[in-house]
Amino acid sequence: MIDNLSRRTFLEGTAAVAVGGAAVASALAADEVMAWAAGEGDAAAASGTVRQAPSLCNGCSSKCGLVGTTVDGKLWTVEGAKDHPYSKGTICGRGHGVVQMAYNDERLTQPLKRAEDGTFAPISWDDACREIAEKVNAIIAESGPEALCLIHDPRPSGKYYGPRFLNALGSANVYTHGAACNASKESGITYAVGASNFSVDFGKAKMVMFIGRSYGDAIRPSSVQSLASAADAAKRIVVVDPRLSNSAIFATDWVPIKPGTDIALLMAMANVLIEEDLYDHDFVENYSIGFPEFAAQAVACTPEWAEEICEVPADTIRELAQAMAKAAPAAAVEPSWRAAFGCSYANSFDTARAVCAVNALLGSWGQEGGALLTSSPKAGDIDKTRFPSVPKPQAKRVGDAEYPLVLSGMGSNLAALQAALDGTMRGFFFYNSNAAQGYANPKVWREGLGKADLVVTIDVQMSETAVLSHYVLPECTYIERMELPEFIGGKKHYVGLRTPIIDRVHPDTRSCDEIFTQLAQACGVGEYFDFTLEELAAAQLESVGTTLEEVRTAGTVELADPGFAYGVPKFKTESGKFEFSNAKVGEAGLNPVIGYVPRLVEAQGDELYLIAGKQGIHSHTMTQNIASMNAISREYDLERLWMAAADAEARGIADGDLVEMTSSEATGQVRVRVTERMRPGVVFMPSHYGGTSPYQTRACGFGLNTMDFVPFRMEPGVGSAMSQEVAVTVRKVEA
Ligand SMILES: Nc1nc2c(c(=O)[nH]1)N[C@H]1C(S)=C(S)[C@@H](COP(=O)(O)OP(=O)(O)OC[C@H]3O[C@@H](n4cnc5c(=O)[nH]c(N)nc54)[C@H](O)[C@@H]3O)O[C@H]1N2
Ligand SMILES: Nc1nc2c(c(=O)[nH]1)N[C@H]1C(S)=C(S)[C@@H](COP(=O)(O)OP(=O)(O)OC[C@H]3O[C@@H](n4cnc5c(=O)[nH]c(N)nc54)[C@H](O)[C@@H]3O)O[C@H]1N2
Ligand code: SF4
Ligand SMILES: [Mo]
Repeated sequence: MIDNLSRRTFLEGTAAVAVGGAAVASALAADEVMAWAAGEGDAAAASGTVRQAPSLCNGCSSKCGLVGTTVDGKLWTVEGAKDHPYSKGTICGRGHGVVQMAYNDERLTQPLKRAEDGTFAPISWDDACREIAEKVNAIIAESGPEALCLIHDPRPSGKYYGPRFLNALGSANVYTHGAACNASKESGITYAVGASNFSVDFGKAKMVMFIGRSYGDAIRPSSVQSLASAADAAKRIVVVDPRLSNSAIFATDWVPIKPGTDIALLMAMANVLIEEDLYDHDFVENYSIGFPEFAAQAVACTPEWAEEICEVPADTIRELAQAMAKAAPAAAVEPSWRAAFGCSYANSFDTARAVCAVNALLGSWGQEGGALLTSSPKAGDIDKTRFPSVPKPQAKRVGDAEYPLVLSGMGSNLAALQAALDGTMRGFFFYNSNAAQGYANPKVWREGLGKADLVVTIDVQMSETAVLSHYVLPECTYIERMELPEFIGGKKHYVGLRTPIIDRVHPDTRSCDEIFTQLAQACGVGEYFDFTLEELAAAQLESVGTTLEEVRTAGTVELADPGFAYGVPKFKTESGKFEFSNAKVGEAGLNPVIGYVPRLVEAQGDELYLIAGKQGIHSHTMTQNIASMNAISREYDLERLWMAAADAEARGIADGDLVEMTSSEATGQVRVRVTERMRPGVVFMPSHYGGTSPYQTRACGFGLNTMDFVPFRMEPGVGSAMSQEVAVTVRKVEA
């Protein structure tokens, strides 16, 4: 099976032909595929009825716009939508690969119930929903609705239906994947500038510094395009990363930093900007608060001090700060995303604030070529009689008291796990989430979910989380369903829509709206779901000045111009200014002033720091079992652990050797990729491997999952996973 689906098949797929693995291969003669891939054919040349429909990719949270073409109802191609702001006519390799999920031979096709012995048997939708409702109502009667929670990585419909369902049951316990992704970063940025993220004005920037964030690996097509054009314009692009990532081809400088110490580099840059009087006095005096306290802390953070911590030479730090000041205000530190300070270390929240502080000293906020705060559209008021509001749950979300700084839209899902371990969280719903494989150490999830009375997973595949569930409800894939509109912000505003590209391959699968509506009806709260998806979508779109018909045809529609203009933005902080200091951060027990916080774990003896990251063709854990993508990983040995040549030599390890990696939590074997592209003292694990679901035969047992090696702990203030606070030993396995 695997061998038949070669890399060539996949690459043909990425060139033009989307596909569907074995199930659709029979529908397309091989020579037709080749002709199409080579650009010799077009859809009309294929015999059969050709149809096109707009949709949004589900390969990652970017949800790029795409257009799907079918021939006789079978998927033929997917291409990026030209007018979508993220795809701009292109989708990435994952976009072509993930679409094959629809035809996957190991998809979920019907609802399943777990028996005492751990095996799964089919159950009807009606029976599953009735049994789930009985358990939900028993939990509510015994422990209150606050013993129920939903953990999701929300998709357009999921954002609406999931929280509405939980709130209707009376629970506020809705969590995203954020604690394993970008919760620290977005929360930190919020406490400095009053918005959860910002962008860099690449087109006009003279110098940009990346902390970790790799556009060349963790891809979004529009970001790669903007970086490529910045590089063409011969700008200075600095990549701070313990690993020479694939973004390096666009970079002028690689700064191989010790993991988890970026905050020392940033504080030392602030020190240079202040001590050498290179900072923007007008911005600091008129648009910020807390500068004197910040400067008092930065005074000790000299480049020589930082060199001891982050192991970047003091002269390099000084030169970077001076060059940024020279390019300012058309210079900025980029906001990054996951690995460097999204959720990885004890200091991630503060690292995000330090990034904002450097941009403040550069006077970069809102300026041409600088750090921009833009706005996002959302649906306006809709008819409350047709779409009634759900009463606000009485109890606050579990975890918000312990982790008060986390963004309200995210919460700490790990606090819910902790409550399960403590026996107080009794019912879990997972939607589009493989939490048990990726949000914290899987053995802790197994223990926590093992104590719960009810675990329900809504997925398209038998994920590791599904395996731990009492009920598994199969959703149809994103190319088989319509969803609510997806609103997209930036300098301009847009709305996109997922419409069905193909009919449902498996008739017993359902869409998100159908599943939550049936669950709500079964649980006795159906009155909040008494409308169709189309009615709601139409109402939302009319509230922003367009119509369902228009968006259904076009896929992406530009909304009213938000009137973006350069200039210092109105910061939506409590003070209305940039905040070098914030009282709420102090009340949460952290340093109110932006300043240095050390990483938690220091490598001892011959230990190495373990970091992780994305590969261009994979998305988290969800693509590991897709036949063609798994075949590429196997053909190119992509699951290997990256190790610096010097570290390998010291341990007698050669490229391709099998090694054993051990942390306080786990031991596992994997082969090594010996490279000069790693900083010594650090190993890098691609984050898409180590599957354990026996129902996903291609992914199961292939490579290692980093999260197995990471202790279960939460970052103070925000409750993130601290997924890189870990050191490991690595030794050669003798043949
Ligand atoms: N191909 C692909 N692209 C994706 C995704 C995917 O699954 N696959 N997922 C999307 C999502 S949800 C996210 S959150 C983003 C993530 O986007 P990124 O954060 O850019 O991606 P990562 O690969 O996690 O990390 C990027 C780089 O950070 C480096 N790094 C690790 N630790 C440190 C550190 O302590 N300091 C510094 N300076 N660098 C460090 C790694 O070596 C890696 O090269 O990607 C998005 N795009
Ligand atoms: N091991 C590991 N852990 C990680 C990461 C990683 O790369 N590796 N990345 C981290 C980051 S940055 C993030 S953002 C999070 C991401 O965390 P998740 O959003 O949980 O991402 P995945 O691990 O890919 O799991 C997504 C799940 O959704 C299912 N799914 C796919 N399509 C659909 C659909 O249409 N409907 C439904 N209902 N389900 C669907 C997939 O089968 C899969 O089980 O994980 C974090 N943790
Ligand atoms: S970046 Fe790639 S995987 Fe993510 S939504 Fe866009 S095309 Fe899909
Ligand atoms: Mo993420």
